[in-house]
Amino acid sequence: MAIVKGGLDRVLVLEITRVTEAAAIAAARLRGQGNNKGADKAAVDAMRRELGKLAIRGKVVIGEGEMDEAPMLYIGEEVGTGEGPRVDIAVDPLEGTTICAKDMPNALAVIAISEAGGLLNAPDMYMDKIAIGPGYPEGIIDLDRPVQDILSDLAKAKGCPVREITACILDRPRHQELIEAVRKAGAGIRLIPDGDIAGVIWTTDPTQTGIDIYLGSGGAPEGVLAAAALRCIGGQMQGRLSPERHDSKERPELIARAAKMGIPDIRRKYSMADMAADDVIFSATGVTSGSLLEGVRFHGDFAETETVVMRSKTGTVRRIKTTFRDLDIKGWG
Ligand code: VTB
Repeated sequence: MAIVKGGLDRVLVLEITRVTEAAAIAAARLRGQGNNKGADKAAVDAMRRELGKLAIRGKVVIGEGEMDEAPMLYIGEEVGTGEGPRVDIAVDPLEGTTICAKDMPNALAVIAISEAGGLLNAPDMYMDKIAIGPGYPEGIIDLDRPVQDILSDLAKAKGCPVREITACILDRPRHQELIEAVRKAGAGIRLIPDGDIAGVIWTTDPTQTGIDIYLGSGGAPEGVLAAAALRCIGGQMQGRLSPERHDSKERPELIARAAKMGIPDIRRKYSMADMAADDVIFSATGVTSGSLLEGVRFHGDFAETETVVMRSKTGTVRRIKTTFRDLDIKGWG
């Protein structure tokens, strides 16, 4: 196997596309069925099966939950054949379970792999996030800066009025103040029902996606996966855990959970590099079609997928369209 000195095995870049392809196909079989849990489970099963075939000693650092709450791909689970490099793995087998269940745009199967220790072990709680694409001066985004100032600097740097800036925000009541502030500043907002990994990635290609900046709080695991993607394409991102957004659980419990996962200071602001260190590879396959990727298309005895796979070390971004004619042989039928 071709090993790049001091980095991840290059072959892994292609191998992990199979992992997200399998998860996407399994989930897409159940798209539009109103069955969030079923689609998620199908994606998890498929992803785990394919991960088991990789020549890695992988440890899940971002997964389906803690060992006692998730039977598969739980945090700390060892995956792979047990031979090969030690790597950390972050997975979201079905990002956007509800959008898949409703057959709405932008459900994805997602994975990131880094050298051991390269990904932030983020607990399952909210994270405040802010992200922009490449080409902007450092320092525009900061979770502690007023959003009006950020939008005005962003517009200046882009060479356009603020009204031509579009922010992407999860459509949640907790974002009401943020939404008002962005609109007051004159920018437009694309409200999304779920799927903030795609939301962050959109910022890297505003000409195509119409999104300049991602703002708001979403899942911390999704934050790390988004940071891994941005690390590959370029851009800036900050994240900060936000235990107080959860009102269903006691705050001290969440803070204790974070401490257990190696995060002593819950208020720490993480940069993109803090969340995903070099060398990291990221793969996402579309489950339902959206602005990032086409979803899985079934045509009787064959299926087609679209995947974006990228690597931070080289900045390579590959888009892979795959036709599967052997779904039954693979056990993906
Ligand atoms: C986001 C989004 C996910 O969770 O992280 C969001 O990317 C945050 O949680 O697709 P809330 O739904 O509680 O706001 C998802 O929507 C998955 O549920």
